[in-house]
Amino acid sequence: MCGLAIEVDGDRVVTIRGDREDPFSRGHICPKAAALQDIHEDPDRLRHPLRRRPDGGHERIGWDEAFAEVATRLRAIQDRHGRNAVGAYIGNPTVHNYGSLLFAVPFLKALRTRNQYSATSVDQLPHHLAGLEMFGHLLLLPVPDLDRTDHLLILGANPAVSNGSLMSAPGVAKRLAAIRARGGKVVVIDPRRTETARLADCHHFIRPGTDVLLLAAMLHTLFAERLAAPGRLAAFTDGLDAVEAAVAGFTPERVASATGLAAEAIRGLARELAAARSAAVYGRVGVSLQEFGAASAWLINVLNVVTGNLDRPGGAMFTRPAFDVVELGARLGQRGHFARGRSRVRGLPEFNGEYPVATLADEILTPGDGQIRGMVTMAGNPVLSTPNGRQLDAAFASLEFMVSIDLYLNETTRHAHIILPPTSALEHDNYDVALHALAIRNTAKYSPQLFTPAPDTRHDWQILLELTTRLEARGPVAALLGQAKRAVFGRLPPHRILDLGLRLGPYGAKLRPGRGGLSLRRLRDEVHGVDLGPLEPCLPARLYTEARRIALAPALLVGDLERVRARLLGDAGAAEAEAGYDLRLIGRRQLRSNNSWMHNSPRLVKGPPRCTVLLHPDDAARRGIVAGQRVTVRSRVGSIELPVELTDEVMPGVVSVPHGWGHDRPGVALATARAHAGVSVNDLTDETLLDALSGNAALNGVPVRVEAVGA
Ligand SMILES: Nc1nc2c(c(=O)[nH]1)N[C@H]1C(S)=C(S)[C@@H](COP(=O)(O)OP(=O)(O)OC[C@H]3O[C@@H](n4cnc5c(=O)[nH]c(N)nc54)[C@H](O)[C@@H]3O)O[C@H]1N2
Ligand SMILES: Nc1nc2c(c(=O)[nH]1)N[C@H]1C(S)=C(S)[C@@H](COP(=O)(O)OP(=O)(O)OC[C@H]3O[C@@H](n4cnc5c(=O)[nH]c(N)nc54)[C@H](O)[C@@H]3O)O[C@H]1N2
Ligand SMILES: [Mo]
Repeated sequence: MCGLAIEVDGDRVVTIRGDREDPFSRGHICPKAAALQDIHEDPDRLRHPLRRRPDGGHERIGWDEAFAEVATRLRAIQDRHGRNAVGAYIGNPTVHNYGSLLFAVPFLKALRTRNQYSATSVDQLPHHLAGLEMFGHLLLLPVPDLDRTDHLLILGANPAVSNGSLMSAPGVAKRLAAIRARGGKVVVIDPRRTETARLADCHHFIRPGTDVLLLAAMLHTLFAERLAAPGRLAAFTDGLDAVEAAVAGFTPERVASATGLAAEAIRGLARELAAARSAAVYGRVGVSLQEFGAASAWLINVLNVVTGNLDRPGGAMFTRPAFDVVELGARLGQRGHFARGRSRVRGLPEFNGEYPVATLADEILTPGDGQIRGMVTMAGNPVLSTPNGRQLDAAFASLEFMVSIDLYLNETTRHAHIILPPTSALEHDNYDVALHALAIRNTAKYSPQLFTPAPDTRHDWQILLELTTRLEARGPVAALLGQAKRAVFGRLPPHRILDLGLRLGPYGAKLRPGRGGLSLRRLRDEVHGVDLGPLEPCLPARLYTEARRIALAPALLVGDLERVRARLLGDAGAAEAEAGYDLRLIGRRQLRSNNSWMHNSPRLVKGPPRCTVLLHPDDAARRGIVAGQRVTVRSRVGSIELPVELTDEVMPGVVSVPHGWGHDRPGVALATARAHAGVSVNDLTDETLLDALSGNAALNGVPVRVEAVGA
């Protein structure tokens, strides 16, 4: 979403810089954006469809042949074994590519399978569930009003590196500095003293997976000290008393040792939150990718309500995007749903039409009715990004047929019988339909296509449209209908849909020409983007619950506190230590990296190896480990070997390993990444460790042990 000024010479990129005139990013740029050039020019980037040969290598084939084979083989599997025998996994970059996002919906429908999976269940699913339960819509996610807040409490997020997530905010470091410059305060709760923590006034370590206790104890303090003051929210909020009762047992003293925070520190956090003129509590993957993700996301929202900070300037607010996916979704009856079904093998809950990816391997490997025998992956690398990646690696290898829509032949797509590569980001237009909707300011920006696509290439949306029509063409009538549909949607490409969405949106020109208001034409003219102003209060009107009231104490989430009590305030921890896994593993995002797929960019991987494990010096001394040594990290599901860095920036008892590395597997065609391979932390993460309520993977807080290699 950062505005980019790209200087070109013919069909070559000369420089990529931040666009100073962009009203949102104001010149900010991160290393990933500069690396768009490397990706565009990457000789390893696929430009033509590939088919796997029996010897495991891949050969180039034509588009028509590739489409025909995909449709025939997927359909054959479904004819023989039923429609659920084909599974689909949609990865993270789909969210950043509006053509894919818009055309993935009809494609998944045409697949007619309930076996749908995505990166959502290794990411933000708990936040969606909290939004759905409390505000009636999975996309109603409160965003800190970063530029006006007087007090920001961050749990389990590192926006100085990530740029803010479910809080689109280019140049976070400056914005955090501005909070402090205007007399406000920034507090970070994280098992690691992160890049963000270093920019904050105050940082507290917390034991991984225990945020829910801290949040409950903070609420307990607010109620006990009569500091609860929801203000105008009280008029349309249900369940305040129920929340007070639910947190009654969670005194600061009771949770202190489990969380690692002193009781007085917890009270202090609650008091300063209540005293701040305005405040926002914010949590991201550190709280969602753990055992109590949904309960934590819920209590974060509750804290914002109980302190009167939800939906007020400087608090946690709702974005009003120009292409309003929230409202459009609701009009199409898509507010989200939960637990309408259970997965076949492990009985895990469905969320909004998908199952937790932590059980995808089970569904492929476990025989029986409904077993997955064919897969589609799109813009995803689940072999490196989901728990127990080695198991999924083996599962993919066992499939009858797999197709991947992807730019690269990587750890996941090496298993595909057919790979369909889309155009590069510089060859298609873009508008961030998803992340404009979760931004700290209302803005809109359209980026036109920079380069004409290379000959005989396809955009993601064109690949999806072609597959959709071919899959739907069962029988002559359906084939005719399919052709008609292709004719219509071929003429309704993404930018036409975008134009409609902008016109019908809250700032829209509607359908009459020549009036003020937003349309695609207007956005094309405003090359730097359009500023639509700060976030504005919108409740209760924007609520989608039955009675347009906030549900502060949904039974589902209140009920989960029983599990919290049993698991965190009992003595389960002791049992783990006995089993020999005495440390807790957490993740670590890196500025010059983006999940698993940008390590083929030379400028992003240069410098010393970054795939290292951080270990506290006391923990190292106890194990006879010295700095720079190679160590083995072991969990229930596997082990990895990597260099150790000793640092007191991690809490004692905690180790940190970044994800997305491990590029040295056979068949991977990523020359630069292979030379900086690293190892995959998801060879350690455990597919049985979940937020049992939501089904989201608990990739943080995994019990591990560490020893010197050869010890
Ligand atoms: N440069 C870069 N930017 C990125 C990405 C990238 O890979 N690289 N990825 C993008 C994506 S897909 C996403 S979803 C976002 C994520 O955005 P963030 O959530 O901001 O990303 P992380 O850096 O993973 O921050 C998670 C933090 O949680 C902490 N943590 C771990 N376990 C716990 C816990 O139990 N409790 C608490 N309180 N903290 C815990 C970790 O130490 C870490 O600092 O970033 C996006 N931006
Ligand atoms: N241990 C641990 N694991 C994690 C996390 C963590 O914090 N710790 N974070 C999790 C999070 S937040 C996320 S979002 C997931 C990400 O999980 P995934 O989405 O499965 O993985 P990515 O690494 O984002 O892989 C993206 C894939 O899309 C391809 N690609 C890139 N751009 C495009 C495009 O425009 N079109 C197409 N068709 N393909 C494209 C890339 O080549 C790559 O194969 O990982 C999760 N895994
Ligand atoms: Mo993510």
